[in-house]
Amino acid sequence: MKKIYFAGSIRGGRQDAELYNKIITLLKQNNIVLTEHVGNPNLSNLETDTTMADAQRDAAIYTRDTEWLKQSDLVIAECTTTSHGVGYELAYAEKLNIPCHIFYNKTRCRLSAMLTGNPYFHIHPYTTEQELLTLLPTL
Ligand code: 6K6
Repeated sequence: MKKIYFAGSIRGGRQDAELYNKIITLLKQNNIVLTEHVGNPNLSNLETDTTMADAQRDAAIYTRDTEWLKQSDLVIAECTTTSHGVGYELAYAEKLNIPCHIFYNKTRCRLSAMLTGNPYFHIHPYTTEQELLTLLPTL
């Protein structure tokens, strides 16, 4: 089973959280998804942990996520909602030579030229959710 790092917006905005959840559920049928929390509509645990100072919590998130990235065989990013964190993760994965597939709804956003202009990334524009969910198992 492949280890997949799924990347999706958290502080960039949670309007697509339900879609992330569907993607993760589908990927989990045949793979290990290291970042299941990205699809969690309630953003519990670390993001709302009031026992930790912000800086300490964010350092813990960064350390854990970069460790997961180093272990992953494949990165799948849903980039319709713009996110600094997802952009950072994609650049980090590129430096580690991990294959990256980027999905975005072309009727809702225009992807950054820093992604579309980089031939390293496999970019998949889609128009309907069904189109995206059908493409996933082919990766
Ligand atoms: C707990 C449950 C949901 O979120 C949390 C705590 N916060 C984070 N936990 C794990 N990964 C995070 C968290 N915040 C950002 N990330 C990583 O950056 C994820 O892997 C996402 O792909 C990406 C989102 O970045 P922003 O800039 O949209 O937050």
